[in-house]
Amino acid sequence: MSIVTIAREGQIAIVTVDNPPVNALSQALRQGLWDAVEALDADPEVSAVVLTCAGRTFIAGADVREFGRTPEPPHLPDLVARIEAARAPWIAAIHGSALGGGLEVALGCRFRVAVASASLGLPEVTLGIIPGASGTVRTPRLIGVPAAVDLITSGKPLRAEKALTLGLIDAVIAGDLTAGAVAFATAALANPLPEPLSTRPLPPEPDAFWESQTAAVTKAAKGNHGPLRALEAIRKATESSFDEAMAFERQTFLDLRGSDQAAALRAVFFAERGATRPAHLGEAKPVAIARMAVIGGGTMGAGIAAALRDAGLPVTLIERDAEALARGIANIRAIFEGGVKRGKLSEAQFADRLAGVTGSTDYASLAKTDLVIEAVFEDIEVKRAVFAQLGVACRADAVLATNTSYLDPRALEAEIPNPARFIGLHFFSPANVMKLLEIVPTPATSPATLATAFALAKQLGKVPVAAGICEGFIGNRILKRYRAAAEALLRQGVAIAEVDAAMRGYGFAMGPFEAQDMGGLDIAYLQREGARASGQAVAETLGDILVRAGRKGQKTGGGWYDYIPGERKPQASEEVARLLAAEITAARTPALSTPLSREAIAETLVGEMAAEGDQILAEGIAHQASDIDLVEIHGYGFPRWRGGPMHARDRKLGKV
Ligand code: T1G
Ligand code: NAD
Repeated sequence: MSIVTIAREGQIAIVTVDNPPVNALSQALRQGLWDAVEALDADPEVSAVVLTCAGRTFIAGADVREFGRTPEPPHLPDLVARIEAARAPWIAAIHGSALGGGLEVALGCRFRVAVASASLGLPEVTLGIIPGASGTVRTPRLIGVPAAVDLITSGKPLRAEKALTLGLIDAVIAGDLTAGAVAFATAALANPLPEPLSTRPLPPEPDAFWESQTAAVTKAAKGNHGPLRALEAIRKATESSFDEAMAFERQTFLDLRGSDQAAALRAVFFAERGATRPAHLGEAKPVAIARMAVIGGGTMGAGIAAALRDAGLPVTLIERDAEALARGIANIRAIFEGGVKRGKLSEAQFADRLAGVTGSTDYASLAKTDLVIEAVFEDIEVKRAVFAQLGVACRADAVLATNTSYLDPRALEAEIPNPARFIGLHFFSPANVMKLLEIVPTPATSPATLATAFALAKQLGKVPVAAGICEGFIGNRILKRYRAAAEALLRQGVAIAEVDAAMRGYGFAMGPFEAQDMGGLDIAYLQREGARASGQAVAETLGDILVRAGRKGQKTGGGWYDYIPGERKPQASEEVARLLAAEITAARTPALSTPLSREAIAETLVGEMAAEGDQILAEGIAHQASDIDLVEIHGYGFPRWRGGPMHARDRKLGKV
């Protein structure tokens, strides 16, 4: 069957695109639409054309899989121009998402209508490129320069109502979309048609406008080049002819398409899409989850409960006594209060979030629960006792999960009947914000339990990555190597602040030492001490020296840096220099003869992460390199536009 079909309703033609899964603009679709314009132009009976899409969405954009290849005609900018120049006006009828090239096709239409649930956007900058088919040139002509700058440089889609307010669409359709669009077209034909966008004027903006926008966009982009290049293209559109601006946009688009950033962001795009339903899940079906419980309402438990409520799941919180329960509920409430303060939650949503949380100190209240997530103290005996109680209180088929960071989950499943329903679900702090979820099956975990964990991740909007059992799973194991490598640089004479500046320059929000000061040095220290106490040989770290001197990070007034009370800005610390002097001068590794550049520091540390990643892959702890990249990007602040440590290293080596 053809992917573009034409039907008639009186004088109105209805063009339907059917190119699953998301109606992406493959060469075949571009050609099909081109042929449809030609055919309808040749039919004098047709007075308007409604463009609709079958399936879950309007055209979701260019076909990202074609990006690595030489573009084949008809090119998208030409198609958009051809639609705009059609004899009878086209009306885009939008449901689902009109993104990138999909929105650009709609901009070639004389009108745009959408259902209320539709979203519209130009997400190209999130793929390291800019709109390549007139997005930067037609959009400002339709909605004005400031709104176009926001839409294009943020890459964030808008909902239909907002799009209507801005003038990006002409109507929101209630009821059947095609029928509504046909009625709209019929009414529109009674009036003079609006000018096509390419012929509308676009007055220039003052220099001061572009200066302030450049500053704001640079700050928000955090090293991603796309937004700034898009801003240049929009400016060009205001200062030159339509055709010149189109040529400039196209050139910028083609330049960026082959860039390292675009390759990285594309790789992450496909890694994320592949993550929710990986091949290793096989055919196993998830079990239905309606009632959830969280054990422990501390930092993690409260965050996990909030994440579950955000996804609409009812939660029972279990704590060890009434006082701890009250604290746990207060922790959850504080998270939602933060949401209200930042304007993310309405009062009604706030009330609904809290109403879905039930607190208890009695495990008997879990008799009907489908899935339980344990987040109590990181202490094997405390956790064992919790699972022994869960084993008695819960149904034999309820899924039981642990959020442990470092403990071996196999030690916990031994406490419950039917360990096939047991699994590790490792959330990251703050659990209602961070997108990563490490899913840690044991050899006993059933395929259905694993599938359930992935389905839950999807429901929560998390990026799931399966991890095998080892100390720290994927993420914390790489973190340990990263920190050790950063300390090794100090021993070679590199300054603490220099390492942090290098990693910030690479694109992290914080360097490794600032990050430790913020999170506290004591957690990793206690974990090392625990391992030492159990007879393992754990090398002494520089961090150990600081913790023993009482420097546990910002919360104790200092860690790797000093802090002025009430401020978060790190200050170089004389005490730290003194404490570490012996270690650094008696360096086990030879000091550097020439200072390392910041680029070299970052490359060294990223190389160490990738080397640990190689080891993790070799041991079968991760299924694929892209999973490791997702862990670093979504759990540890690795800059997305670098693609993760594995991609960045492989790109440098010319392998990807
Ligand atoms: N190209 C190719 N495949 C795509 C695709 C695309 N644009 N978008 C999605 N897919 C595949 C995806 O890999 C998955 O495949 C399946 O479709 C379902 O996706 C010239 C330069 C539309 C909101 O960035 O945001 O236009 O895994 O699981 O949750 O200016 O897909 O099933 O094999 O995400 O219902 C701009 C990206 C391109 C849109 C649907 N467009 N897509 O979400 O499904 S640049 C985008 C999405 C551009 C022009 C330029 C979402 C969605 P598989 P899914 P979903
Ligand atoms: P926390 O100390 O903030 O909270 C633990 C909570 O568990 C407390 O509220 C405590 O009252 C409760 N608790 C203790 N024993 C209990 C019992 N028998 N029954 C019910 N509740 C009990 O600790 P946290 O930081 O939230 O960590 C919890 C777990 O999450 C640990 O296993 C930790 O390793 C893991 N984790 C922590 C982080 C993090 O960044 N903090 C990240 C990922 C995973």
